[in-house]
Amino acid sequence: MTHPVVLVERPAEGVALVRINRPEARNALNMEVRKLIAQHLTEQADEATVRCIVLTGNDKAFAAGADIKEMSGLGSIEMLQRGTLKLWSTIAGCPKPVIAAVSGFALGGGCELAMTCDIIIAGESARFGQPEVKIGIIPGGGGTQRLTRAVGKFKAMRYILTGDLFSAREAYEMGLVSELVPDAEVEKRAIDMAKQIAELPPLAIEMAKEAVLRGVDAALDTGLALETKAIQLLFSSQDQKEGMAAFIEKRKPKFTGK
Ligand code: DAK
Repeated sequence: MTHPVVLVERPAEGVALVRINRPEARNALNMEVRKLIAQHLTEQADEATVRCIVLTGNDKAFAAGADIKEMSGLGSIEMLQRGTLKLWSTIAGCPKPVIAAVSGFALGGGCELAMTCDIIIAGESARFGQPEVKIGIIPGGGGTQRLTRAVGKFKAMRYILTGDLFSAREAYEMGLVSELVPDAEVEKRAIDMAKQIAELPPLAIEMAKEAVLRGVDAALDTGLALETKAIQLLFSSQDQKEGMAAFIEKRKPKFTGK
């Protein structure tokens, strides 16, 4: 009997949790898993009641990278035709916030997957790395670019060129991990943070995410212009009126997403 390799849960109001579920292969990302992650994230993002998404694995692995057994015999054209970058772009382009809850290994494509998320919460014994050079390839799902942007050239080179793994604490100190927590608390902390975000006005959250992501690769002026347009637009939202009125009236705001 086959088991679903990606699961979707609703651990709290406004929160969807997408779980990679191939424990016997350390959650290695075969094509089925990749497609299902992209499909579930897209579906959850389209769901009006979902305001924030948690992406996670299990205790032993967030994901140990692309499935080496699946791709070992493939040639260039077959790799090209797999279209994996498009799937990862779907995840990176998710309009709603995605929190990676990382326990165990986040290696190769697994580290790259975590880096497509907006926030990374890691357990103290989690291990990160881009070990692709050890098997004759290089990071191919954005690792050379996203790791470098996250931690800077010299740390990125140090790990990409040796393939060495690094601890969650080192990842935290380098700025790759947003929050470091005891292993037992990873999922709970990610869900709690997702709940906190889910209670905030969704239009403001979506525009804040967009401004950060678009601005990060743009010139400062362009990023600032984008931010200004976004905040001006938010002054047409009911949630802006409600949020400010609630502050003045000393009550809890009721956000509707309009
Ligand atoms: N692929 C396939 N199977 C894997 C796997 C992987 N990445 N990682 C682990 N497994 C399987 C093992 O083969 C083993 O299977 P059985 O022998 O039981 O059948 C099972 O999971 C348990 O693994 P271990 O016995 O090794 O478990 P340990 O706890 O001792 O070690 C480990 C865990 C994660 C440290 C170790 O398994 C490991 O080093 N795994 C490989 C890590 C790795 O090299 N990751 C990078 C993969 S390359 C592209 C875009 C992206 C990519 C490629 C192309 N394009 C756009 C074209 C991405 C490439 C990669 O990610």
